[in-house]
This record gives sequence, C-alpha cells and structure tokens, in this order.
Amino acid sequence: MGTTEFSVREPTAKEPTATEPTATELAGLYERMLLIRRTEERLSADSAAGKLPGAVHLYIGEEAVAVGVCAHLGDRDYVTSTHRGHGHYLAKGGDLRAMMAEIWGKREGICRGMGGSMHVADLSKGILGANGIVGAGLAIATGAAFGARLDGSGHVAVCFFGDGAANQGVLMETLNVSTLWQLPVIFVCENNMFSEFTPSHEVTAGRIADRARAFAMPTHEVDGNDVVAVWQAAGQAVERGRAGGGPSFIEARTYRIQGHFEAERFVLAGGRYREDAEIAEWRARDPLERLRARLMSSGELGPDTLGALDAQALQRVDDAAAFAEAGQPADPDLALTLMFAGAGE
Ligand SMILES: Cc1ncc(C[n+]2csc(CCOP(=O)(O)OP(=O)(O)O)c2C)c(N)n1
Repeated sequence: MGTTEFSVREPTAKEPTATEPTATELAGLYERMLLIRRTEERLSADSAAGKLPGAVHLYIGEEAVAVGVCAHLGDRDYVTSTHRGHGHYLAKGGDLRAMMAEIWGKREGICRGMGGSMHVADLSKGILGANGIVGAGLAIATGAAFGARLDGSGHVAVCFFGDGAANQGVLMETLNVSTLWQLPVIFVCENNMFSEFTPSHEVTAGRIADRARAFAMPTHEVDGNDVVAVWQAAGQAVERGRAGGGPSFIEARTYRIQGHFEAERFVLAGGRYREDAEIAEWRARDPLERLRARLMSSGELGPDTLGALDAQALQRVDDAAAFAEAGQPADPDLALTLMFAGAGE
C-alpha cells in the first residue's frame, strides 16, 4: 500500500459532514425541479399529440435526484446521463431551448437535431451526454474522473444510472478501478424499481449499495424523493471527491411515475406490469409537492411567490417549445460528417 502513485483509500478522521440547505438554496432546488417537471409534462403532451419524431423517456417523479446532486456542481464538473436524461441535462444547467429543439429533431438543437432525446449533450457545461446504451455512462464518467485526477483540477464526475444498469458488469469494473485509483467520481444509482417492464426484484440480487460497500467505498442510501436528503449526501460525496478522498456511491430510492417511455401502451397492447395503487402511492410522495409543502409550512416561500415561480416555468417551457416547433429540420447530410471528432465544426 502506498507504493504506487494511486494509493488505496485510508478512512480519514475528517470525513465531510451533512449541512442544511439555506432558504435561498431550497428555493433554487424547487425552481429547478419545477422547470424539469413542466418541461416533461409538455413533452408528454407533445408526444401524445404525435408531434415528436422519436420516443421520450420521462423523468417525472425522479427530479429530486438530478437536482439535489447537480446543485453542488459547476460547469467544469462532469455528468453522464442515461436514456432518461432531460432532468440531468437541465439540472446541470443545459439550455432549455436547445434541448427542446434537439428532441424535436431540429437544426437549432444542442446536437443539431442529430441525437434526439436520448443523446442530449453539452460539453461546454460538462454534460457528457445522455446515452441509449444502458450502463455506458459508468465507464465514461470514470474516465472523466481519471482526467480530473491527472489534471489535479479538483473537479468531479457524476454518473447517473438506473437499477437496471447496476446489473451490468461495467459497474464492477468501474467500482474497482475508481477505488484503486481514488478517482473523484460519484456513482448515483437511481433505483426507480423497474428496468423497462421488469420489476427490479425479479432481476436484481441483494442491495445495490452493498456492491459499493464491497469496495469499502463511502456509501449513502437515501430517499430519492427527498431533495434535501439527496442534496446532503451529494454535498458530502462532492466534497470528498474534490478533496482527494476518492469515489462515493449514492443509491437514491425513487419511482418513475410515467411509463418506461411515452406511448408504451402501444407496445404493451393491454398488458400491465404495475398496479395503479402503486403509482398512486408514489404520487403521494411526489418530490416536488413535498418540497413545496416544506417551503410553505416553514414560511420560506409564500403562495404568491410559488405561483409566480410556476408561471415563470410555464412561460419558459412555452417559449422553448415554440422555438423548437419553428426550427428547421435536421440536415441529413451531417449524418456521416458528425461521426468523427472535429468534423463539421
Ligand atoms: C446495453 C443495453 N441493454 C439493454 C437495453 C434496453 N433497455 C433500454 S432501457 C432499459 C432499462 C434500464 O433500466 P434502468 O437502468 O433501471 O433505467 P430506468 O429506465 O429505470 O431509468 C433497457 C434494458 C439497452 N438500451 N442497452
């Protein structure tokens, strides 16, 4: 131990401790969650109206995870996302208009309309991309953290991934190498209890967080619908990563309120994979409503301010949707040129 450049983590006496968000921070968390929620409600409606060119996987009900984590990140920190990536992109500060245009397949999109919903990315904001390959972000984030470690920049990389992705072999590889090399990566497992139409308990053995514990990695298991709990765990993990304390693992238990993707009913053809009562139970734990109730009861934000924030979010979403609808269709000639780094610039 200690003979290589990258030493194995020794627990230190100075582990980060959880703090409480200020009233301003809480309001910021609420505003960001609200924007994601209203954006995706609009996408759901536009998908049902047949306006969107492809499938959209919505994050409704899971917003507290992305927002609670990304509140601690700056533009030079990295995130990798999943096929359910709009919330991560917006929580990390991605441009709403450019994301909407991307989902609509327009040239004005953040990837010129060539990527669509499952590939929203903005490298200038450290958003390394949503990804249709389940589990792919694990290795990408670990590589980004390796770069940050070599640069000594103090930046961290966050990998958001699902409980389904937690069953990919690459999780073991990245837990191993990030521990061995003490990389500033934060693994955030969004355990929403389903992998497509299969309940987690049918395909996942043991507790997911225990996989990280096997590497003696600092691990947090949190209520993913409680943005403050997520914010606190992420704050500790980010602080640890920036200070050279190596990787952390957060398992956030949450639930996706919408289907695996919008219009899934056409695939299911009348088949069912979850009960209405279960969805209702989770609706009652809606992370946005919980934060709203907390802000109201503590008197931190009154009904007028909350109403104004709602109107503002809706206005931003309307503006972005109009921008996307009025955009130019993506240029098919870019399909080959954009295959290669540096091409098409
Ligand atoms: C490597 C790979 N295997 C399978 C799929 C098909 N697939 C798409 S989404 C998904 C479920 C992923 O579940 P989870 O990681 O829990 O994410 P969630 O959809 O619940 O957010 C699967 C199996 C894929 N896209 N990539």
